[in-house]
Parts: sequence; structure tokens; C-alpha cells
Amino acid sequence: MPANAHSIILHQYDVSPFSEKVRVIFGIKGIEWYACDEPVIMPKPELTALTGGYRKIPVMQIGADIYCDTQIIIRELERRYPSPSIYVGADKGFGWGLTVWTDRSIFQAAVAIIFGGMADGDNELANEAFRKDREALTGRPFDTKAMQQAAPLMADQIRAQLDWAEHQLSGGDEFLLGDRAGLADASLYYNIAFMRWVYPKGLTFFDHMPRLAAWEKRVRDLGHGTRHEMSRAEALNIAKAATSTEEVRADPAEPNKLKPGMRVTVMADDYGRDPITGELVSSSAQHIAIKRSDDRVGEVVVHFPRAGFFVMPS
Ligand SMILES: N[C@@H](CCC(=O)N[C@@H](CS)C(=O)NCC(=O)O)C(=O)O
Repeated sequence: MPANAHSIILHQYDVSPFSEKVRVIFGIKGIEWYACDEPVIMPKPELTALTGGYRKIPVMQIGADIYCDTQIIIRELERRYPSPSIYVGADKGFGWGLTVWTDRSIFQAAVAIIFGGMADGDNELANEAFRKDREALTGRPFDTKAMQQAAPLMADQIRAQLDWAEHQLSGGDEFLLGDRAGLADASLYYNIAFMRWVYPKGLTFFDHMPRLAAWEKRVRDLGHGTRHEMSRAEALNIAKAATSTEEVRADPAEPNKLKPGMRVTVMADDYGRDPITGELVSSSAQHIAIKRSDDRVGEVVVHFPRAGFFVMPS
């Protein structure tokens, strides 16, 4: 079937760990999707035409609706494809809290271990252009020496935290929160997959975590749903021809008096803090959707999560 305004398009690249989180969710839900490969470093002119400046990967596009950050991407996938749910066992919402742990604490430890291992010469990702790009992304020097020094300390940190997961699996369940995979599994798994792809030496302690090793294989075997490829030009054409399906909705409990029609600026609270400005369409405790336009894509609505993002009137 040719792609259209309803197709799920993931702007991604294959060695992107956060993209892997979403690809595992595609696997869990059996979703058919289009991979639109983006550059690993800036510039990303097609991506930023869609997002208004947000540069991180992945970004999901459905027609003229653009979802920035895995949290809002997975939330939207759950809304459109509720079964099987990402919520497993007793999880009705705390799974998102677990993603704060996996996406910040564990991910940062994995990054230090991977790039701290660079001295061994087995890391092709971190060339000069990549380092410069990541300095601009984080606003901090890409200090290889400091990462080399931090790597053993971070190995202790990641081992201790993954050991919690090893214990979590001791009740006999196949997945972290029950007998099927969900948000918690996708969120922990992508960190391990990232190390496995680019710096497997960083995972030697895994030999002593047999339950987690078996779990890793089970999550990998879930696959990625049905993947097709799409060019960036085609993705832009789809956005341009489509109209957003987001409805105007005021949030009665909005604490800062934000209302549809107001101009607001949204930015991530950690790294890649490029501000994105637009007109508020709808908002809630968990999302904000803003309308903006660009010559190449026409009018689009860009969606962000609230946890981990700042919203300011502009
Ligand atoms: N909070 C974001 C984090 C995304 C993230 O850090 N992505 C990495 C790649 S996996 C990134 O964008 N790195 C810079 C780049 O690719 O330009 C999310 O959940 O989507």
C-alpha cells in the first residue's frame, strides 16, 4: 500500500537508541511503519522544517502531525493502537516514571561507558564532526578524557541499576512487569541494544545476569513490526498535502493560563534545547500541540510531552 496521510513515519536512524525504543513498541503492537532516515548530525533541514527547530531523533510524523520525543510518540501510538497495551500488570502510569530512570540515569551511564571506551579505537561513531555536533547539542565539551575516567565509575552504576532488573525478573515472569512486554521493557532494552551495537565490551558484566540476558533476547525477538522505507522528500510532500487532525481543546486545569490561540515557546529541559514557537492548539497535563508553518511543509501541528519540556508564553 502506498504511504498516505495516515501512515506512521518515523524520522530516525538505525543506531539511534531512542529510535529503538519506538521500534520495539512497533514490534509489541505489530505496527506497519515507514522509516525515514535522518542524518546523525546537523544540519537536518527536512526534519527541522517539520518540527520548527527540534533536532532530536526520533520524531514521528502522521500526515501534518509531528510528534517530538519518544514519550509523546509512544503515548500517541497507544491512543491509536490500544491493543496490546504498553501498560503491563499493575502499571497504569508509573511506567512513564520508569522512563525517567531509563532515559536519563541509565542512558547517561551507557553514553559514558560507550564513549569512554573510544580510546580502544572500536568506536567509529565518535569522529571529529560528531564530537563537535554533540558539543553543540549538550552545551558541554565532548571531553574524551573525562569520559574515559568516568567509564569505570559508570560501569558500576549501570551494573547496580541493571541488577535491579535482574532481580525484577526473579519472580519467573518473562518480561519486567509481567508475562508480556510493554513500555518498561522497550525503555530498558534500548540502552542495552545501544551498547550491544556500538560497544559490546561495555556489557561484560551481563555474563553474571542470566535472567536479564534471556530477557534481552526475548525483547529482541519481538522485532520491529513491519518496516518500509521512505525518503525525506516524500515525507515532506505528505506533510504538505495533509491537514492536522488535532482539535482545538482548552485545558480547564491549566495552571499557567495557557489557552488555544496563544503564542508559546516549547523547549526540552535537558539537552537539545532549541526553542520551538507556535500557536497553541491543545494542551493537557501530558501534551502540548502547537501550530506553525513552513514553506516546505505548509501548516503543521507539532506535539510535545509536558514532563521534560518547558512551555513559556512568547
Ligand atoms: N528525550 C528524547 C531523547 C532523544 C535523543 O536524545 N535522541 C538522540 C539520538 S538516539 C539524539 O537526538 N541525538 C542527537 C541527534 O541525533 O542529533 C526522546 O525521548 O525522544
